[in-house]
Amino acid sequence: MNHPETIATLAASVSAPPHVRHARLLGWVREMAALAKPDAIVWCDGSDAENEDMIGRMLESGTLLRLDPAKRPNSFLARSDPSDVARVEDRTFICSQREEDAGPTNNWRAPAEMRATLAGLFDGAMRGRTMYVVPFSMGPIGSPIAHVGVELTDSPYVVASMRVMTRMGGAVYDVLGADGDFVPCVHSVGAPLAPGQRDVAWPCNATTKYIVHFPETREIWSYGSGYGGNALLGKKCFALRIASVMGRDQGWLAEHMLILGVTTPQGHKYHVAAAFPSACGKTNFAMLIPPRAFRGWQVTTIGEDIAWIKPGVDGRLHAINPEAGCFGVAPGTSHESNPNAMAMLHANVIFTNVALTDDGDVWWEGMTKEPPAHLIDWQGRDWTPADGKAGRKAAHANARFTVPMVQCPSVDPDWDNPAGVPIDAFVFGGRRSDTAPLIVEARSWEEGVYKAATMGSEMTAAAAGTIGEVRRDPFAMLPFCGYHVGDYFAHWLEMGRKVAKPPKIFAVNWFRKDAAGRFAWPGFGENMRVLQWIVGRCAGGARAVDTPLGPMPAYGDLNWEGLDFDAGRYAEVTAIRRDEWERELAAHDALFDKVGKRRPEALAGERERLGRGLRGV
Ligand code: SAT
Ligand code: MN
Repeated sequence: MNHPETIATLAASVSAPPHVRHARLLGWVREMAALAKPDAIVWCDGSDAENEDMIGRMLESGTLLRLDPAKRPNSFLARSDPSDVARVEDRTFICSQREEDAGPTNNWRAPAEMRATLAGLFDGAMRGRTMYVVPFSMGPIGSPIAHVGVELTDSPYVVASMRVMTRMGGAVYDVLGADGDFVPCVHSVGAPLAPGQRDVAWPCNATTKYIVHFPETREIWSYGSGYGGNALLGKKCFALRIASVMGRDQGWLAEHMLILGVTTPQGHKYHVAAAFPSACGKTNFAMLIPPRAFRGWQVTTIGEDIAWIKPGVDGRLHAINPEAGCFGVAPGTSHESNPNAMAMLHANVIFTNVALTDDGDVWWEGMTKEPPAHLIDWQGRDWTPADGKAGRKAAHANARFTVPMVQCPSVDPDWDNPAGVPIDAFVFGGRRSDTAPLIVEARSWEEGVYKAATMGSEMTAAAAGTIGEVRRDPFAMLPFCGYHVGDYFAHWLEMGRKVAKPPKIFAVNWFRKDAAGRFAWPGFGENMRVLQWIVGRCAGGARAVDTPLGPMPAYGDLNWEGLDFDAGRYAEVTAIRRDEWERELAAHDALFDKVGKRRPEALAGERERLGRGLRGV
């Protein structure tokens, strides 16, 4: 039971700021406060003063450390609990009314049962803490493509991060007016404080985590984790899982895709949306800097993780980036691999689980060739290069940076355009040491959907699981599709029929390895060679040879100026090997067995055709 004074304070603070006139919002906040029993409620306005207050609280509680203001102005380091470092896919649920509507790739629980579980977990979950009301817009505020959410959270880290990752603040209440639609998102770290109990630096619930979606009522409930994809509910939970359901119902697409612009020396501009699983280089590709030989070419960044794509009146698909910030993987990011990201990180960054240098700056594996002589690792322990040699990483493999999109030097002038950008090509790519060639084009929309549907990728540290194991990750949406994956395939097929000028579809693999186990393709900026061919195919000029998988560039069809990469090595990254493809087709069949009756017929036809084509290999 709450003390009478607490109840009185609560009742007073539930009364929202005067410009919040939305009865359903007010009622819901009141109801959630009665359940979670926070000590206080704060209605966030997104102001600088509020952010400073949030940061101040976190510096005091030890959640954040301030980095050296001369080296990294207004930047902070958070170290999470070691049990709370990645998305928890096995604790993520899609609670549709009927189990078959969640499909074979999602964890399902009956809504009534899950509601009872959540009611128990959230009862008193925010005791001793403040509940923040965080209004946010996914997409430019007021844009016809944008959608609004409100997150209730007991984590100041979430408030500060949502302010970077979304358009967060008081203007959203105005968009909502008295009865606008919003997605209610409830989040608790699941660590109530007893009177007088000292808080820890990273509160979370080490044993109980639930990331729950109710697709029909478009609600999100998250319990027990403070980590990015589990707790910043605008991101994967709303912008992918719930939005994919909205897209199915309303005729659009919510995808795990970066969006980039390519401008040719002649001034023609193309837009590419590309899907890769988590931690497979979306941020690097989105911020690619063309090699010196590509004078006059420019790559610009619209988004690096999520795309909302809607048919336009011009018969084309138009995409926006619903996010306002970048929640990127730190390890491997360097002046060589991604100079734009490094420049972007000069100030105003929240780093999570990177290492701290002795002079108050950050470091992670791959940032420099030689590590500093001494660091504090992501768990707050001393670290020297000897520890690194013994296999102990200074930064967690899924360490992240949270930074505003506008700080990216390659940010596209249209990144914030409420109308979005017209898409010329979709690119799909998994992380595969073998089997999948560097680049291949789909001969039709249906074949492109087949390629995306059957995509495989080796697992990374972005989710708890066995790193390196190949799993099917259709459209890089396996952990993010909020409904039956067979219906999702059908929706994609339908979208291609609906627009007069659907984009071309390509499949890439930057991660093929040679016999010695080294990456066979240089990747990063050199991916420009493939990107040039892709836009050349869209424009109509670039040549290709036919293969059983579809058109591919012959060695001479790519621009090799400035790169020493001979035809032999090219053969290695493009080879189609019979034994590998036999295994691959068996994996496709296993996927479709799992999808079951809701597999669209058109994909069965594509499977047939592919099998026939590969017989000649
Ligand atoms: O889900 S996160 O936003 O934490 C990162 C990812 O898996 O893409
Ligand atoms: Mn992602």
